[in-house]
Amino acid sequence: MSPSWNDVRADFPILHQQVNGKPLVYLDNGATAQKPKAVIDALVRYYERDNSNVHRGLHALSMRATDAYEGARSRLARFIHAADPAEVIFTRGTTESINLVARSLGAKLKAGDVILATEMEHHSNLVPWQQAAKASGATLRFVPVVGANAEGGLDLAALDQLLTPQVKVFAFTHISNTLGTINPVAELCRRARAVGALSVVDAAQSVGHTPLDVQALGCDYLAFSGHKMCGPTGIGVLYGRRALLDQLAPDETGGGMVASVDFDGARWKPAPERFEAGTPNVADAIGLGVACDYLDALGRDAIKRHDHALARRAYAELATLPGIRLLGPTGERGGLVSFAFEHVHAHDVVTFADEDGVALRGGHHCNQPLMRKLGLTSTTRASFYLYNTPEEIDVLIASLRRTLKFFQA
Ligand code: 7TS
Repeated sequence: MSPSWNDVRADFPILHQQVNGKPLVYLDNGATAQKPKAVIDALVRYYERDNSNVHRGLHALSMRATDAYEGARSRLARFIHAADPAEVIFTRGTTESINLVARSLGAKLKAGDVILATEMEHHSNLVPWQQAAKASGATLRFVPVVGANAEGGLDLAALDQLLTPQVKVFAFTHISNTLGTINPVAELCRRARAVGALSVVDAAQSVGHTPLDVQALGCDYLAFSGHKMCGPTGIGVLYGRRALLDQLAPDETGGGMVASVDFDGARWKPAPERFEAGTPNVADAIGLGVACDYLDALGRDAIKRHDHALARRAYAELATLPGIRLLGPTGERGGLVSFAFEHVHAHDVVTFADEDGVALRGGHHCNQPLMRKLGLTSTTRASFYLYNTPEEIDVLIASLRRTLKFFQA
């Protein structure tokens, strides 16, 4: 049974507005998703009733806040099927999660070691590894994407040569934010493990859109952001296998993460506290737990089918437009489509769409090296989520036709 997607729209107050005199059509979900009332209410409730610092207080409010914060951790662990809530570290989001793991793992790397990434990584899963390579003397290599429009995805044949015993870390995205490619995460993790490399998965575009089980995937680390899965901004997760986290040095130090301190040194608590120095983002962690409830009540299988059906429909309709170049796989893809017109700049496309109430994204999508490889400076991207409808794709296509006509392209 699929949920009633029109009832879903009623849960999102922001969707019921006009932009430039037109009903809002929000197709920028790859950048950030909208928030259901349940999540917004949870934030207000927390600040109105329970707000207090966690872990340090023995009074009622502090205990309530601590229970709710740790409850959110357990909820997140269930959401990704982690074996233990201690494997869930709260961070600001994907970027902070990857920086944490890149700096902490990077400290263990040396010249001769290899960090393997892919050509389709978001800058957040690229630049931290460049920095780790520079700091340690390790070499950074990339699994190529294949096909003129990267429609072939990762070159898995090249992986055989690239995944040598020198590779200590293999960092890759689950779903590409520019191409929509869905990478075979379980296979990539298995192949990394076979050469003794640790896998780091960027799940920013996947975790709120598809069922995800870290144990079934067999990943060592996995990063995601709350705001792309109907949760608040400023909160995200780094998942790490317990045995690995307890051997990893903390990245930030200070209060809350130390077991004991002398004037000349300190001893760390185990994970997750070891990686959460200072007062954490309590309210937003609680809000993210509520976002998990919201998504699971609908069912991530159903959300995935819905998103993917919209992306397939959009891809087919976009393909009928003149002078369009569609990026990424022609078959199964995540819930987004990225495209470029021969004669109209992406920023013009986005500006014209905005006049029609349609929110799109145009630019390099933090994938500059990939764009260069594809001979592009920018694309336009429509990215879908649970509250989008087929009718909104019709509005998008009509808007694009108007733009093409204006530019006589
Ligand atoms: N990784 C991927 C695959 C992403 O799509 C993004 C954000 C990030 C990492 C970074 O997430 P953050 O929450 O830490 O910023 N992607 C996009 C996008 O496609 N448009 O705006 C942000």
